[in-house]
Amino acid sequence: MVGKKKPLVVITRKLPDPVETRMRELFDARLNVEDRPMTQPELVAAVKEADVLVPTVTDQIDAALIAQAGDNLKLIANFGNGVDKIDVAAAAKKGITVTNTPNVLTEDTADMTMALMLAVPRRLAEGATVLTGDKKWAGWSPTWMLGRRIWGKRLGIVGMGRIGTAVARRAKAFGLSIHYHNRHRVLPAVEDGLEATYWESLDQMLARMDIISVNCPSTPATFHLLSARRLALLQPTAYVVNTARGDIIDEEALVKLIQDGKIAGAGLDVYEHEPALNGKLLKLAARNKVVLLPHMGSATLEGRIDMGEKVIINIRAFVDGHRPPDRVLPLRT
Ligand code: 8YV
Repeated sequence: MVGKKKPLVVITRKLPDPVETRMRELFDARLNVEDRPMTQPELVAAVKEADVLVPTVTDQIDAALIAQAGDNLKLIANFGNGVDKIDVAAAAKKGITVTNTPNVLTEDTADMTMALMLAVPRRLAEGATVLTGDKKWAGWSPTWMLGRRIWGKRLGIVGMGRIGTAVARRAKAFGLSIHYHNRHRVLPAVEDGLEATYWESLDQMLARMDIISVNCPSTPATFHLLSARRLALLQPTAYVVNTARGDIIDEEALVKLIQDGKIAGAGLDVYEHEPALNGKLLKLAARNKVVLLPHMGSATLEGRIDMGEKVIINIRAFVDGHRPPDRVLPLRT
C-alpha cells in the first residue's frame, strides 16, 4: 500500500461533508452518498476489494465476513468508539489492524447521559407534550407534573472509563453523590476529585443507588451484566440510564421490572436488537415510564467531524507505515 497509488478506502455510511471531502483528497475514497446501509453481500464485495474499510456500528464485521476479505484489506478503521460489531480477534488472525475513535465523543455522550438522567425523573418528555398536544393547558398547579428531585441522590456508574468519568464530573455538579463499579479502581486523585465511592461488588452498589448509568463497553464479559437477577436488586424508586450498548442490560427483564413497578423507569439511547425496538418499551414510553432516544449519544456535528478526522489520522498513519494512534487489540480471554 505504500507508494504512489492511493489506497482504496470503502466508507460504509455517509459521513459529514468536510470528512468526505478530505477523504476524497487523500484516498481513493468510495463514499456512500445515499447513506443506504450496506447489505451483507455488499460488505463482502467491499472487503474483497478494499485496502481499508471504514465501517460504523450499523455494520456487522464478523468472522465470516473477515474470512472473505481480500489480501489487500489490511485496516478496518472504525468510525466509532465501540468495536462490539467487529470481530477484532478474527481480524488480528488475518493480519488486519483495527482502529477506533476514542476521546472525541466522550463529552457529547456524557451530555446525553445527563439529559436522560434528568428526563425521566423530571418528566421532561411528558411535560414537553403538554403544550403541543391536543388539550389546552389549564395552567400551573402546585401538585401537578411533580417529578423526583435529582440533587442529593446517589448515582451508580457501571464502567468508570472515559465516558463514565465525564458523566461523574457532570453529575457531581448536579449535586449527585458519585458511586462506581469498574474492573479496576480509578486513580486516587480522580476518585478524590469526584468524591467517588468505589464498589467492588456490583450487586451491592445496585441495591443502594437512586440512578444507575451504564457506561461500560459491550464485550462478551459485559453481555447482560445487568441481568434479571441484578436488576431485581434495584430499589423500586431507582432509574436506569443506558447510553453504552443495549446488550449490557437484559432488556426483557428491565421491561418486566418497570411494568411491575419494581424499578421506577429508564432513559435509554441504545437497545438490545437495534434498530429493532421492543414493542413493550414503546408502551412504557407511552406511559412516560421510559424516555427512548434513537442512539444519539455522540450525534453532534462537531463530534462526527472529529470522529472522521480520527479515522483519517488512523488511516494515514497506517498507510505511511506507522502504528495508528487508536489501534484496538483483541480482548484477552
Ligand atoms: C456512534 C457509538 O455514533 O462510537 C460509538 O461507540 O456508540 C456511537 O456514539 C457509532 O458507534 C458510530 O459508529
